[in-house]
Amino acid sequence: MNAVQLISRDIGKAMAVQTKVIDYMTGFFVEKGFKWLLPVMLSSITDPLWPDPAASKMRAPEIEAYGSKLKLMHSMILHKQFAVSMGLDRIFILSPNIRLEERDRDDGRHAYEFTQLDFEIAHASMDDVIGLIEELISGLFGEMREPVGEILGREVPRVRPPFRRFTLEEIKAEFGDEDEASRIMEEPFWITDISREFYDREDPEKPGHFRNYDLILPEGYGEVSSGGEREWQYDVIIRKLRESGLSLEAFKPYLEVAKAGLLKPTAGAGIGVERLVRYMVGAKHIAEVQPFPRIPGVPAVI
Ligand code: ASN
Repeated sequence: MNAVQLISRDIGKAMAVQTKVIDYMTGFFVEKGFKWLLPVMLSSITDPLWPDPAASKMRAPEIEAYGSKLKLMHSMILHKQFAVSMGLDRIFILSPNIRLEERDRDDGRHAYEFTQLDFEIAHASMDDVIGLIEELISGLFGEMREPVGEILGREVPRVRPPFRRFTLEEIKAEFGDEDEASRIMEEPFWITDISREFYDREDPEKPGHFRNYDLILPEGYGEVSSGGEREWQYDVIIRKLRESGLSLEAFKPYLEVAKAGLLKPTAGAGIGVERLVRYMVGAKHIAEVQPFPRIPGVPAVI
């Protein structure tokens, strides 16, 4: 595809749907008293995105700015924890993320530049966040039924909380893997207890199990949201960083804040905006809902 072909694509309907999705979601969080932060795009530290069964290994590109080496953000997870430490108890951000993945397969769901609606809540539990996302998604689906029907002739299902929950072990036993479960299930569902990045909280009563959760869309659309309760205790963070094989040096300011006892117990999640819009409009590929597609393995046109 060249620049003229890119500009000539019809993405008006997808953008009309996206406008309603973002309007609804931001309104939902503002209404509930969350503070709306602006995104951080460069920082000396970012989400390692490792280890994670869903990720390919990647390194955040760095730029030099005024004597600091700053990375392009993988996600704002660590900054969400910092923001709560600053006394902001409920926050959200429309956060642009850059993830230069090496993918051997284009599944239509991954973009290397995308936006997530990322939120974090002080002293919240896994059940609090799951309940909040279920309220948001069921409300959004209800709200979008009419406009999506009118604009695209597509039926958005009615969904009612609570959504089904499976541990990752149960998904493997029942469906083989997450993608197959997404193809078979007819409603959104949760996958919990996933061994991944150090910041997701290990269950203190069940070591080796994790108090985290992903929301999976039906019809094969796959993961749309990911989150967890967080670690906040310095010793536990150090142990988990070491177990992950990550350099402590790469998280220096984070460890300083943790050591000073300033991290709080929090829980939160991020919701992939383009993935949600892709599902709403029924697009085969995420590139169809990106005016300027950023697909791993594919050169960007503009
Ligand atoms: N936003 C996610 C979370 O809150 C982190 C991520 O995007 N990797 O857990």
